[in-house]
Amino acid sequence: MSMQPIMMADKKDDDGDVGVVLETRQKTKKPPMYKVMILNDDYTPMEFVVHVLERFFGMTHAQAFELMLTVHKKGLAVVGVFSFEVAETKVTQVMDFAQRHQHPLQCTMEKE
Ligand code: TYC
Repeated sequence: MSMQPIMMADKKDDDGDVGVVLETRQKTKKPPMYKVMILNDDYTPMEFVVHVLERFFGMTHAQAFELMLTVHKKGLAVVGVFSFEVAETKVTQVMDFAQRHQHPLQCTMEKE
């Protein structure tokens, strides 16, 4: 009967894992979202703003009218929150539409 030293390879759990587990939660980062805002000005007709909100943001006439009035009174309002690409498309569509109709309406986006 031979006596052998117990080697690491004989033990359970010798899997090369150094055992440093600081965080078990998966880091599934949500993509950032962007607020799209419209700004008040003194020249763009109210009905044009209402039309923009119906056309590009899918609002009913009543929703669009109410939000237009909020912008008129407060200076600006968030009209929606979207992914970067959708927000960028909305801003471009509104700015192009306003420019084509020669209104100074401004539409901007900001990271949430
Ligand atoms: N202030 C404008 C007016 O009195 C109306 C207006 C509302 C303009 C909202 C822009 O984003 C706006 N005709």
